[in-house]
Amino acid sequence: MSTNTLAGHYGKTEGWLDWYANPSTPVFRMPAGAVDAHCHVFGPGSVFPFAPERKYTPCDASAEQLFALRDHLGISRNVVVQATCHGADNTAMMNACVASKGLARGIATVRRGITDHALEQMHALGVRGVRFNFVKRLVDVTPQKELLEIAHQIKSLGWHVVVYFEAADLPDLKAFFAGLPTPVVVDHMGRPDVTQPVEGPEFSLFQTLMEENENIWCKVSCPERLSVSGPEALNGEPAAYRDVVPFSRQIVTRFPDRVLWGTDWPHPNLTSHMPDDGLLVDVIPHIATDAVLQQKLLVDNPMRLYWPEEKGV
Ligand code: 0GY
Repeated sequence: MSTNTLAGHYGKTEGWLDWYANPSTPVFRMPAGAVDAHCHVFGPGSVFPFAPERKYTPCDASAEQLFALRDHLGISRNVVVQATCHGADNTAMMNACVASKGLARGIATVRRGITDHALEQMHALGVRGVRFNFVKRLVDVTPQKELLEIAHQIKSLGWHVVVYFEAADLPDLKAFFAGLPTPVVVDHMGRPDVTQPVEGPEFSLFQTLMEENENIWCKVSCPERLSVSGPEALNGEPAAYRDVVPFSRQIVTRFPDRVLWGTDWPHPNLTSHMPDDGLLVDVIPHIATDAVLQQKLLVDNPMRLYWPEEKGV
């Protein structure tokens, strides 16, 4: 168990690790205007209570702590994704968007029947999409018919859908994803089994989905969650989480205009090791191997999706 005295504990789930209190300063220098396109806030539970239907209780991780990490890592902006522990109460996430003074956008969880007016209010606070979560250990299943209704409703706001699923479930879900009427952003490359080959049937199916659907984007995030080899570099090459790197690099190289990167701070549900966020940044040059790819991954792509009103992106 880690001993992060900065993280509050509000009935935290047994075995959970706290986020890393003193991340290293990355060697890799972020391009100006870089976006962390996948991170969360948790509570604080005493201010923003966790949802009754949650499957875990996290440690606290506030907006201010997120912004301190952003500044430390040389990041300019955040996309705060609603975590399942807050259910469909998006208050903590929207509070972070407002507190950022325009430097954070949000991805919400909404239920069927939400009014257009409520969605417009969320838009005004910085929300730009909804998340559909298919990971069974995290959520109870929502019927696809309901999700499709929501997708059609949010389309008029120019929002997109973020999907989180595990690779084994892709054969059942791919037709649904292909039929969504908005851009679709896949969390963590669809959680591939990285002990399988990059060119094997499982990851090939995911690449085919992206190839056939130009509205599908991918976050090349979460090596710490997917890795079996772990954070230790092998003779310095190719850095930490080396078993995940070929998967991420393949997607960045093949679909350079539809990839996003994020820290996943504060890293929910990790029990074996907690990543040093500085080390996660130092993985970037191994997956986006030149300045052109890095600019697209970290700046141009997320700006196009989340801040399209800013000219020149
Ligand atoms: C992640 C991962 C997880 C959890 C959530 O919303 C959530 O609770 O996203 C997970 O446990 O895999 O990417 O943030």
